[in-house]
Amino acid sequence: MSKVYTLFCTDVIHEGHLNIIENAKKLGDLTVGVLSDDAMIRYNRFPTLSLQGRIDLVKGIEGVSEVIVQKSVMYDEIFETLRPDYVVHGDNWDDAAMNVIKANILKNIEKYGGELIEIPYTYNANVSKIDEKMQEKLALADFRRARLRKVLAMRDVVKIMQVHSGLTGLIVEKTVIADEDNIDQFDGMWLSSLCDSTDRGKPDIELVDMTSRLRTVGEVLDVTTKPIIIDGDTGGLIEHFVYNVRTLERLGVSAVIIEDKTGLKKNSLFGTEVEQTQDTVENFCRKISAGKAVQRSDDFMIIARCESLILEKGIEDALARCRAYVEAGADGIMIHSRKKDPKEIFDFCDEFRKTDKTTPIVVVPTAFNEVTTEELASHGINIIIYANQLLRAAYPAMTRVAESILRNHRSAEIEDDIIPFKDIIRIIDEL
Ligand code: SPV
Ligand code: MG
Repeated sequence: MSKVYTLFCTDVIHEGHLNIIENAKKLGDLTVGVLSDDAMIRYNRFPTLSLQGRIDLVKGIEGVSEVIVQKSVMYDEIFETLRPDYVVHGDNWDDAAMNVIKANILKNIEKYGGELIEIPYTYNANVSKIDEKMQEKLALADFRRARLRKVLAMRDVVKIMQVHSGLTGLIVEKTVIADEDNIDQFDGMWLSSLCDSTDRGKPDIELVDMTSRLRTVGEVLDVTTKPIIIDGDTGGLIEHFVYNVRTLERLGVSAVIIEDKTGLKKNSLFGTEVEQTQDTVENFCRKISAGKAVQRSDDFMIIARCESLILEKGIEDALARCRAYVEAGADGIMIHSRKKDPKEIFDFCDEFRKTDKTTPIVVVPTAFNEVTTEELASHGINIIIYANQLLRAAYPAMTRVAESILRNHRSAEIEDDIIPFKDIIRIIDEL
């Protein structure tokens, strides 16, 4: 009997899937693959059902002989191990990621034999409605808040990108790269104090206070579903911090990172060029514990950011502080450095991991920008925040445009560098 294979990466079975099964089972013995969590979040939507839940969903369908887990969106392992005679797939090859997958299936067919059977994709109001329901669930506060912890459990390393507005939120939400053998996207968003302040023409000194920052949070929440980590600066007074924890948690923000500085906070990238005061371990621990004590869900994370390396106090000081912060209840630690050479970060992480294997470590590789995700992960780092690159990209681009128009008395010369006006009106979907 012929071996037939089809892959599902869905949380709901609708008539389109049943149509695929109906057609596939006619060709022979049908194995259905369920895409793993890790592969699903790289390529598609975040799963609202656990892997086991998705397996059970498919197992119940008549005509399915076997259900297996497909670990990657690419089919190489499936062809190597299963050698299907037929791969059945919907004909919805309508974006770059889908085209990369199709090319991968055809490459494997050329190597191992077999045939790709394309089934017309079911487009109707019912299917669209299910799609919208899923999207709605992803955007709800409870689901979104919990998503950072979920993604931490699913991926070796979580990649977070800076946002400072609804538009930058949409860029991080929707950007997917699809090269040969690699489909990927960001796991969440960083609401940077530097970028939120700079975008408003203000210095990064906690002048843009939490009430104003919440406006940006609201704009981003409104148009995205990915988890948000907010830069909480110093967290302010303990008496104020507890209220902000409650608010952030209720809105669906996943984590706040607060740094162990006090008084007039300046941006860390100034290092010791400006006066900055580190908080006492005792006071900062009190702040962490107070925040943990008021939060209502188990999902919200308070991450403690240590500035010892920024203030050139050495690794031993950083280690002692971070261990104390974890003891006080921090759900993660962030270790920051402004050195180009990542050695002090690596030394810190290697040492920290000797006694603490589980507390998530966060880094912001703005200065040590040549280090790859994989290399950071190999030192036990779990969350990487690309903290300011979208804003830094926008500034020179906008300045160039302003200069060009002044110089040329018209905008024609800069047109090729900017998005055509016929496209800008279409980048935002209407309801
Ligand atoms: C921010 O993005 O605001 C940060 C990271 O706090 S840094 O600018 O490197 O201090
Ligand atoms: Mg900041």
